Parts: sequence; structure tokens; C-alpha cells
Amino acid sequence: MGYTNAGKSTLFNALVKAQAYAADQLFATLDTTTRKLYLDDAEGEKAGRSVSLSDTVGFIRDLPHGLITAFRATLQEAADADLLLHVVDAANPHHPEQIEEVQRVLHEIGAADVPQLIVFNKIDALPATQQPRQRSDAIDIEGTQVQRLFVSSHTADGLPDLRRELAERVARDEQSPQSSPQLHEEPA
Ligand SMILES: Nc1nc2c(ncn2[C@@H]2O[C@H](COP(=O)(O)OP(=O)(O)OP(=O)(O)O)[C@@H](O)[C@H]2O)c(=O)[nH]1
Ligand SMILES: [Mg+2]
Repeated sequence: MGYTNAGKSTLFNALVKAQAYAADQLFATLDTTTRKLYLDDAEGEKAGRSVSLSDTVGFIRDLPHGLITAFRATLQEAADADLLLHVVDAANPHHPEQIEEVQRVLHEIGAADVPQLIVFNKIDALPATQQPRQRSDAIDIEGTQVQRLFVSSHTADGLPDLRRELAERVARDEQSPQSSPQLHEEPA
């Protein structure tokens, strides 16, 4: 999820397509905007872990209350998620305000407390002087330090790190499943 035009659908397709290319049989369509994404374990071994990855509608500035109601069913998916990938257009100079707008919508739909991973997308479009020095750091979101990853959905730069981070979080969750009981859609 994230502000409109951040590159959510492009990232979604890049993650799913990369997986489909690597192993066509290893993902299954759940519905039009949700795909099952299989993840390697931290050592890069096929571990058979999967997550359901969903693409949401764009969050826009000054979303009218009527629209909030109309989108509520779609956005409800965000409130029910185990983790929100908050996609940000790093190349848009207004991205700090866009992050604030997204946070505002998250509060309105009751999803403000869902853990987030901030995904700064479009780093290929940043000038050399603004390129991130590291692939991952922390960013302040409403007074909380939240992990941020830098990616390009166009060049796939950073996507392996994103997959690894998701795999690590799933593995961590398996060790303390009570903190997130919904994660295991297919209990063994
Ligand atoms: N340079 C660059 N452009 C990108 C990247 N990812 C997405 N884009 C472009 O950004 C535009 C918006 O991408 P979408 O994936 O449609 O964005 P979205 O967040 O799904 O947008 P909505 O569904 O309308 O909210 C398109 O023109 C993409 O080609 C990227 O990593 N680098
Ligand atoms: Mg989209």
C-alpha cells in the first residue's frame, strides 16, 4: 500500500514475476490483486514458506469521506494484514507529505497499528547525489523508528533484500506465532 503512483503495482508485479520466472509452479493466484509469494529462507534455500501479497488501491491526498467508505472493503485488507509494505516514491520531492497522508488514511481505516516496512521505490530515478548510501536504514514514522529498504521496481535493485527481509520476518514469526496467528494460511 502507499500513496498513489508510488509504484505499488509495479513492485507487486516485479516480486511476483521474479518468482514466477524462477519457479512457475511455486505461486498460485488467489484473486486478482493477491498472489502467493514463496520465499527462500535466510540461507537462500527453498524453505516452502509463503506469504500472501496484496496490491491495494492508491492512497490519495484529501480522500473524501465518501470515498473512504467506498474503498473501505479494499482497504480493510490493509487493516487485516500482518505487515504493510508502505511503498514510497523516493523520487517525488513531496514524498514526506505523501507518507503523512498515507498515515492519515491508515488511522482512518484502523490500520495504523499494523507493523510496516517502508519501501523507498524508484531509486533508479534519483540523481547520483541522492542515491542511498546503504540499502536499509530506519525512518521516523509518527515517532517510531521503522525499517526502510531502498528498491527500484524497474531495475529490480534491492528486491532480493526485500525478499530476504520478508523471509526473515516469516521465520521470526514462526518462532513466536502467537504474535501473528493469521500468517499461517496453510498450517502443516
Ligand atoms: N523510474 C521508476 N519508475 C517506476 C518505478 N516503479 C514504478 N514506476 C513508475 O511509476 C508509475 C506508477 O506506477 P504504478 O505501479 O502504477 O503505481 P501505483 O502505486 O500502483 O499507482 P496507483 O495504483 O495509481 O496508486 C508508472 O509509470 C511506473 O512505471 C521504479 O522503480 N522506477
Ligand atoms: Mg496500482
